[in-house]
Amino acid sequence: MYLMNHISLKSTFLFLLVLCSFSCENALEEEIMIYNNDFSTADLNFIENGRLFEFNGDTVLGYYNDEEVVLNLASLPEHNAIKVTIDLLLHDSWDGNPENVGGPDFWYLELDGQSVLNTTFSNSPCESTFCLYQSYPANYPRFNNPKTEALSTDLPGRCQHKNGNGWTSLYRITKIINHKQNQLSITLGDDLKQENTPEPICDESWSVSSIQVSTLTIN
Ligand SMILES: [Ca+2]
Ligand SMILES: [Ca+2]
Repeated sequence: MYLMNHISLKSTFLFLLVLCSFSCENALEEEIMIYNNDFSTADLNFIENGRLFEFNGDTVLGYYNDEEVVLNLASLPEHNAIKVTIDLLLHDSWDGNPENVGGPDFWYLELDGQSVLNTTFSNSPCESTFCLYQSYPANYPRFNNPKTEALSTDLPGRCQHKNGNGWTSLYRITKIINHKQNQLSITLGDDLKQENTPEPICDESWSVSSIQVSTLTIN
């Protein structure tokens, strides 16, 4: 029982259009939403290492530090690509790219064990003379300002900076990946470096407020 989502179909078409710029001959024939979870019903079916907590009045998946969480989906309809959209919350003092006692701070996304995104995030201040750059929206290593492309940058921290706004950033990450098999696994994980703190999980962590997965048929 699959539900076509026409709003999503339109947004995927626009996304593809942007991806292929001027000379795209691909056409999106079908998009079927197969998984849509904002965790408001506490549904952790199909999720390995799933747990929930309240962040800023919202039930979210997490929190995690030095961990992986895996979503396994089976009995997929026929398709040749997958669209994954993740609303990712990065809490407290992520350092981005620097190679020192505090970084780099990696976060990654894999589909069936293959890397889709392997990047760093920074919640750190950025002044003209001192800036802890992040790689996102590119893969590591690239130099982008902290919070580049964040959907929201003024949320409170979760632990170390729970009394300060601007210490959780929210990103909506959308990826379209070639895929044909009738099952898939999506892995989210981190590799944080925190030799500068006695309490790592309070210093840096992440959680997920929404995951959506669609199968696509692109011709
Ligand atoms: Ca830090
Ligand atoms: Ca760090």
